[in-house]
Amino acid sequence: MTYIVKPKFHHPALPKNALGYTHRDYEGSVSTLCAGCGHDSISGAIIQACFELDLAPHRIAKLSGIGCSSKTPTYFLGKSHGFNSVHGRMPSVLTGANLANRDLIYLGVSGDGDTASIGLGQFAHALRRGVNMVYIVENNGVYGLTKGQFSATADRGSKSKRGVVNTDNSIDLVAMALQLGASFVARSFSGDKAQLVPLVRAAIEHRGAAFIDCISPCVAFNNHPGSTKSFDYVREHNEAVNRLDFMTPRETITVDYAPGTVQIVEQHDGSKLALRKLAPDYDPHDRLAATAYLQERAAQGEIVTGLLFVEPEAEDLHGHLDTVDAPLNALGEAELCPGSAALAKLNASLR
Ligand SMILES: Cc1ncc(C[n+]2csc(CCOP(=O)(O)OP(=O)(O)O)c2C)c(N)n1
Ligand code: SF4
Ligand SMILES: [Mg+2]
Repeated sequence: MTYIVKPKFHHPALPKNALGYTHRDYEGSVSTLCAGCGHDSISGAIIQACFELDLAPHRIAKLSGIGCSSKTPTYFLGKSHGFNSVHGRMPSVLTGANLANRDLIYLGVSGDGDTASIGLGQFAHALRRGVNMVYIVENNGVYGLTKGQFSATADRGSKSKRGVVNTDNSIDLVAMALQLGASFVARSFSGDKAQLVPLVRAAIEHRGAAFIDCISPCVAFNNHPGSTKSFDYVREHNEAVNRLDFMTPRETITVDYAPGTVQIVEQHDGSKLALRKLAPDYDPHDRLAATAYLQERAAQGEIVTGLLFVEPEAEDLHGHLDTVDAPLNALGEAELCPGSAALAKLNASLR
């Protein structure tokens, strides 16, 4: 944790968004992570995305577990709601908060250790239930906070800083998210902000479980030759299937695209995703084909990034449960207590 709060003053000419907020209004405390840690770049991308979407900070709730990655919500969105939960327990806390107050935007931040080991069950159930959230894993292949043990996402055959070879098979969180029914699935790289910022924006505007696996090198314990999560390795093996431009319902498509090069996907709220295809045969609407493609490319040593799957009209957990439109935490006694006559009737029906 940091106690170093950034000074409040800023240059009067800083650009403002539609709400009159500057970039600074979306920042948090000064980061205490190692200089060069990929996680800080992801924080920067989240700040940029929220600024560009003109989100009021008090409408956002950021939740995390335990780890260097889970510390990062302290370093962004300092004026939003925050909950730093127990190791691996962020998804259930987020699910409960979302059920109680559907009006907030939920941002779950986790690590590969937090999600793929102790929190694997929680991760799976939040995705299969379709909780309306953005779930970001800052994936560095190690437990950074506890000094660099292999995590469950470390590739078999990759080496630790001391040269130990990982003999366990790895968990691919993207493959799991596809199988579990997440309705927005992406992979990105902390070193590619141009790709990551529009993905975060689109994920925030998506209704349903949006999952982003973001490779985020740990410069202290997993950035050496032999690692498959180092900056050099990811840059050399990164194969983006598409490039995304994201437009809110207010924005018109201003970019000129050559005919046939772009696929426009409209989401439930009228926001538009313009996908420039880099892999011509890749179809982000086909869950099965996406799964097969990712596994084929992984077998060739490629790290496939981009928007991998999207179901634009997905239904979320509130839709499945048919809850009322008003947030449950705003209902009063009159709505919540049906009265003794209704209770007597219910009891009679059970006799
Ligand atoms: C119940 C419990 N078990 C173990 C730990 C020790 N621990 C703290 S962080 C961590 C792993 C963090 O790894 P990851 O989620 O990948 O985050 P990173 O630090 O790499 O960003 C572990 C095992 C803990 N805090 N609580
Ligand atoms: S130990 Fe690794 S993950 Fe943790 S702050 Fe340092 S570089 Fe980042
Ligand atoms: Mg980690």
